[in-house]
Amino acid sequence: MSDPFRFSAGHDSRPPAEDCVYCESEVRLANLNPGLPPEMLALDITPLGAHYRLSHFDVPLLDAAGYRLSFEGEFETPLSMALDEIQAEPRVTMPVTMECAGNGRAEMSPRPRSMPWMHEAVGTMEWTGTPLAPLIARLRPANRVRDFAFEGADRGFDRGVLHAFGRSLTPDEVEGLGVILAYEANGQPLLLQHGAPLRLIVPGWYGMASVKWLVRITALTSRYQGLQQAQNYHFRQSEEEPGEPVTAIRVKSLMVPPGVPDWYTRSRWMEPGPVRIRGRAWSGDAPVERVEFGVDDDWTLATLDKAIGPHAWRGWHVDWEAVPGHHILACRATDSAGQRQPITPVWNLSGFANNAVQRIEVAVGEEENV
Ligand SMILES: Nc1nc2c(c(=O)[nH]1)N[C@H]1C(S)=C(S)[C@@H](COP(=O)(O)O)O[C@H]1N2
Ligand SMILES: [Mo]
Repeated sequence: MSDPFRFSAGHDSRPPAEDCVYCESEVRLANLNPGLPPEMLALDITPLGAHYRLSHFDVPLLDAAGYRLSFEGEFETPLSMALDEIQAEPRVTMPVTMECAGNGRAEMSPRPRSMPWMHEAVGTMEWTGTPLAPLIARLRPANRVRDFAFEGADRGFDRGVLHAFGRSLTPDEVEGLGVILAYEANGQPLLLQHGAPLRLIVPGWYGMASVKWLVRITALTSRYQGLQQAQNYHFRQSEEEPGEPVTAIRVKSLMVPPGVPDWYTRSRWMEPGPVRIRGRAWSGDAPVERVEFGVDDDWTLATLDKAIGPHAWRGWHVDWEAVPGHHILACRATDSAGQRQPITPVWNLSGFANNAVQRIEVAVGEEENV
């Protein structure tokens, strides 16, 4: 069998490594933070261990037995809670799609120095925990509280600053977004790398808001100034701009890569004939309303599968008659707020929130003819 990818690559399927220069720090980050295997996009719920991970620093090995979450600052009665006390609070379970704000940034050229995600930093697990808003209300924060800071047990440097990973939400955001303190994913205690024993889940927002290894909630009378809140995670076109904070997940869709891959290049090959193409679509702002599937820029409407929850992605499928040749497959989602994926990326300095349509090149051919 000859090489089906020779047309597209212009040479064999093991191009010289010198053609793709990555620096050592990016390879380290990529090894530290694995992505969702794209074939798992076929599943509504991402299995434990297959969900992507993004940790800035080292995983703190917190012991559930000795764990405490402290409430500090402008609460009427500051206190701390043990894990079993939090677990005794009202319990909710919901599927939530989480996506890293940096997902898709590796398409940027030249690429920013950060985690080089292609499109695999997304997943949906069923998170179990307790709603945060009623718990906070019971602790009676002062009327003048403007922000709640959420800090993890992990620490490290960024931009020369030593800090705990921390983010904040206003009282309205805590209430309106349906934030939970989560201690289980897919019916199991949180895995260490996903924030055990307790993390924040902020439905609808990019992943940075969902603080892992949560150990402290501080009620503040002014906005939290932590680096990850005030400096990082902003849309900027230049370093000097204050920028706009990254918040809700933009409408996006991905497909399960059809056919089989080439080991080294990940190029795809499939046989001609009828094939069901499947994928997922999501938006943090509004329900997904429509997904289009494109073959060589010829678009048709995909069928949406049953919705699994207001904060989770939605499956879609389309039947395609694959004809021999090289094709570019694409998918494009629109949400009920009228937001639609752009055809080409709209870049900001850090490559955040790239929701441009995904394209997958596939070689279709009879095995004997390719
Ligand atoms: N404490 C802490 N929380 C964190 C992070 C972190 O590095 N430390 N990374 C954030 C980012 S950027 C993302 S995308 C999500 C990823 O969650 P996961 O690793 O469980 O998929 O966690 C967020 N919460
Ligand atoms: Mo992220």
